[in-house]
Amino acid sequence: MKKILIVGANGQIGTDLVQKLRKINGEKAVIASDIVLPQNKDENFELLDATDYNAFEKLVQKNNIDEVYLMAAILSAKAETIPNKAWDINMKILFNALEIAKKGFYKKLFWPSSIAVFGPHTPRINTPQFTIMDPNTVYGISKLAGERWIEYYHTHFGVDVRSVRYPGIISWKTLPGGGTTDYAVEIFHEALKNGHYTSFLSPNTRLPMMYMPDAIDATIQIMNANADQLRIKHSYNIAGISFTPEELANEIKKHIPDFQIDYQPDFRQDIANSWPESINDDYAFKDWHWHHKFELESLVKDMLENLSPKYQKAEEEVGF
Ligand code: AKB
Repeated sequence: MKKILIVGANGQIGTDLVQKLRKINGEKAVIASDIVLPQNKDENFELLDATDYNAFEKLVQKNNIDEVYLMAAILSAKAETIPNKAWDINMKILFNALEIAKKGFYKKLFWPSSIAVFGPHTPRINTPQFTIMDPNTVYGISKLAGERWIEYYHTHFGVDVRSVRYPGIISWKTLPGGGTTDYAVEIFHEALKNGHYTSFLSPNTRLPMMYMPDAIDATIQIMNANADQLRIKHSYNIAGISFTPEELANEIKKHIPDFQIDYQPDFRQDIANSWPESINDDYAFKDWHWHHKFELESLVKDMLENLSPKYQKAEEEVGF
């Protein structure tokens, strides 16, 4: 039985990833770990501060881990408030995972990169895989540095690392925390709870986004691809959909006609302005047949269907 360790299992992507990988591989095959305990009891959970090299290595050895998914990170907006600490944490966790793999204690690593690796001089529309990259956020700098390091560890030490550049991820099971694209999740909760949302990004800010089932599929697909299919040894561009806060609000209004949105852009606007509007993912399509399934309409419908039971009062007013 293949043994898998998810680091950052309580986070937005970690939560969905643990469930999907357990469905595929069995409950006991997937060890969830995080720096804090999960809300629900989990017999296959281990507390782990992944910045602690010895604790990380011990956990990998104790559980005979074959694959690690490193889903812990300080995201873009939060990182701007604690730049040095965010850099230290994001890089330390990655280096620990790479060093443990280099020693041969496990076989394969998934490490997520982000559209934050791009910057103000990157072509913003249909952003290519290879292009100008001048990120100006701590998070983006740490992700671009990370991409260079995973390629280095692959080339020099034979470490098998798989990686994609996630766009903003939208999901209903767990809230994201500290990202610039978080508005696209908050908006659903506020629409159902209060019928109103104040967006911290301006109405026309177009960003690349993806629904969680697509993000999970991309993650598992690249981990299962044959190594010789993967021409890119750093991170693959993956595209989903691109929309603005106004377009998302209009789609939500189709289900909640009274929903209102207003706009108070804050420091996160500058971060969003430095990122692409849409992504070209030809390499991922050619190499491992990546293609997203969810479009804006199906995403909004699914989000509201799954979230509305949580907000009983609003549920009566929502029509699908
Ligand atoms: C963030 O907004 O920081 C993340 C990302 C795009 O990597 N969601």
